[in-house]
Amino acid sequence: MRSTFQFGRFNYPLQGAGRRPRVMGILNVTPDSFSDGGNYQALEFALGHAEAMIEEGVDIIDIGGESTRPGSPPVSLEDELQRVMPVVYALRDLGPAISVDTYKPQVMREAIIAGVDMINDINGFRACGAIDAVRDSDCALCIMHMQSDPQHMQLAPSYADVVDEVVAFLRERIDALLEAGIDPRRLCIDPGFGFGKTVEHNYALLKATGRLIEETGMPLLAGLSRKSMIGAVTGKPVERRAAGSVGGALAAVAQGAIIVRVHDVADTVDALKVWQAAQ
Ligand code: 9MG
Repeated sequence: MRSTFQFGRFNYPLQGAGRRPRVMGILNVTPDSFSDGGNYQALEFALGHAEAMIEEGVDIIDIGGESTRPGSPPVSLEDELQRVMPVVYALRDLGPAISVDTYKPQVMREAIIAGVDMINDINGFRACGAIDAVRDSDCALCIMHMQSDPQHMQLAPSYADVVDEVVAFLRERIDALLEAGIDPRRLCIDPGFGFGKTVEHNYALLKATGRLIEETGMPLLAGLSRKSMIGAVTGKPVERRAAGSVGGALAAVAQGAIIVRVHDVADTVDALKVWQAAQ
């Protein structure tokens, strides 16, 4: 495993005393995440949520303008830019690193011009023009695995061997980015919990966290917060999955994950502080 993770304006140690797991807080700027009061109210709501996460000790804020829940329809480029970019500009200089969750090359370009520290692509930079959009910058790139697309991915997920197939996909995408001349220190991988996977597939991948890191040579981001894999084990509805999600985050970090993507920032920050103190 390499020694650092180049993260835009930041540089995260991956080895030695400086290594610690980072908390990425989820900031959805989608119509289902605020009461329908128009653009100004949406911006105010997002900024209030971001400020609360900063108080709670978040390291990275991941801003997304398109819902990626199973069955979600795509949004237009214009809508996504209108939702995301004002939030990026408002949060950029408040302290935490800024990530933008998008698979659209034009959103990637605008976000990079605005100075974001990470592009988080659930599509693994497969869209035509995505690699070109991110090549000449220093932002981190999260390569996530997804089978199918958000509208269809949970209809019939199927693998001969989920871990082998996810590793093969991630390696292929890493190679595509490296062949384009991108510095490997900018890359991380993500198994994409819930993206075209059954509960069994998700836990097979969670248990294989160490293998995914070893076989790709990349740091790993885990996003399992409040997902159905937490509900399946706890029996809890989505609004009562915080404790289960913290348990999942700790399981990922204990096996080597360097970033956890979460809704419940305060609880996760505390849990990781205790976990870190015990190392
Ligand atoms: C946007 N998004 C929703 N879930 C995610 C996950 O698990 N990982 C990443 N990287 N992004 C996600």
